[in-house]
Amino acid sequence: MNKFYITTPLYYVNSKPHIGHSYTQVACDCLARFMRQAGGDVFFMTGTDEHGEKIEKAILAHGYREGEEKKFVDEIVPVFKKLWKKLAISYDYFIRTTDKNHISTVQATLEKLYKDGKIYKKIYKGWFCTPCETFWSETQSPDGICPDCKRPLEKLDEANYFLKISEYQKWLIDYIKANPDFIKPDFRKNEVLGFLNEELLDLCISRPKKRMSWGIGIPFDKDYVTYVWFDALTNYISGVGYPQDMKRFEKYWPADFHVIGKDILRHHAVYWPIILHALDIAPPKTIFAHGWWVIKGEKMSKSKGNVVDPLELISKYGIDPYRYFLLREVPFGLDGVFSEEALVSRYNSDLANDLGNLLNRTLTMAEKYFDGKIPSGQGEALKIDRRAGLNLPYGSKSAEGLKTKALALAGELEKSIPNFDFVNALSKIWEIINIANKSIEDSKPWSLAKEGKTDELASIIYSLLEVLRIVAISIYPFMPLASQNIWAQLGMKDGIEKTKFSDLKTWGKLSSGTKVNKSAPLFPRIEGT
Ligand code: ME8
Repeated sequence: MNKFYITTPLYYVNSKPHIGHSYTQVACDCLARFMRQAGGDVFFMTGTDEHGEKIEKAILAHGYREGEEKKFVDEIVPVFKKLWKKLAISYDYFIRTTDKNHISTVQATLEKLYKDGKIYKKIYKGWFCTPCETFWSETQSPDGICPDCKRPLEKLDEANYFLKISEYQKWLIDYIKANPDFIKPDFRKNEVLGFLNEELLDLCISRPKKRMSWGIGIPFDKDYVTYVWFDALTNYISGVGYPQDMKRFEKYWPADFHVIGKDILRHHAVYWPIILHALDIAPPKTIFAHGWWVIKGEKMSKSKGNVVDPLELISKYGIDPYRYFLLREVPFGLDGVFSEEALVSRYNSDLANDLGNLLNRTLTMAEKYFDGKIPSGQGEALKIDRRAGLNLPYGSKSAEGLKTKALALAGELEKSIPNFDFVNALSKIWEIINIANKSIEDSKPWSLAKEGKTDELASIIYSLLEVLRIVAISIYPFMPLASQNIWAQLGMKDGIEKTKFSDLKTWGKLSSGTKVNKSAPLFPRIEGT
């Protein structure tokens, strides 16, 4: 069984999660579910980033005192977990940077790097961005403004520990060039190479406790804690056992995907591979940076106070429509403008009209004409084809049958989903839904029933039910609850998660005689918004 290790960033616990965080979660969940369906040995990890200045500030702002940090973070972490549960995020492990194991990994890696002479102490005089916790050189910021967040920088004059990352600049450039899948999408790779055109400064990996004490202690100097990014990045190896359980580590590492937002690309594509290389550990296979959800032209973010609460949207529209919208509306990798109107419009057209109607009409006909049982018609998609003239709606000259089209879907999904092309995957699924809907209109099963053409009618209804089976399996990674709902309405007793991706490749798996189980409309239309 192929191992598949996928990670999300560890979210800061300085406030509640918003759409942006849920976006990364839903995307990783979709891929993890898809890989499990395909038989992969998936390890999907997410978690929380709990140390550092940002968190310390939030702690104090919430009325907690120094020393009560853990109490604060312990209260926030369940808020994240609750939302992920609500959104059906099927992570295998939730890591916290305050976990004992993680702390010991961070300390062991620092110890190793220090012993190997890769960490040194010096007095740093220069710019520092407090909100980003990042050092900048005079060349990088001639105007004293943070190149990342555009806020004014502070002058710092302080002794700290530094990791010799400048030594690895050339290695990293060569590595990125030689490994085209390392940073995705391609335009992000070019951004990183652009950044590496400038001289790389050694990375400060400590903070003096007298300035900021909420962090993991540096093992070789009791007056310092670890820089929060060194601490947080290390989660990707501590979470799979490094160095305590090397057997497990060797099974899962290198990670197949680190999925992140474009805001933290430099940390992942520059600092992280160098830290790993300095430790003699291979880099992750792919770092995929997605775009931002923006609202009124600005990035949705906690600090800007323009965030949309996922819980509110879920309670209004449901979990699956929310997941569907995030993955269908905007190509993964690009920025997307969030609006509730767009969500409602997608819901009504794709979910209520297309999918909801297909399910409802097909099951109604199965009830009406076949006593609620799946009619016989295995292997028979031809009649529906002939009658419906399926070439018409999609401009294709050759008449492609429902069966041929449905069976070609697996190949499309195999190409798109592992490349994060959710938009293409979903549009291919919807093509089939639309052909099926069109075929009902064209073949007019109600006239066949009147004319007494029972065989042809059975063949049509069976084919439509088969399409619904294939749709249920293929939407599972995107909308696991709706998928299960359709599955149960088709009369299936086992959970949808028991199905395999290969079930998409065979036509005629539904057994005739099975009683369908039509229930309330899956996606009732949203009126008047
Ligand atoms: O950066 N649009 O945590 P964070 C899309 N702790 N995605 C967004 C987004 C938006 N408007 N806003 C946030 C950190 N995200 C560090 C990470 S990893 C070792 C440490 C998502 O809470 C996106 O995935 O600020 C982004 O990278 C992440 O949230 C940043 O979360």
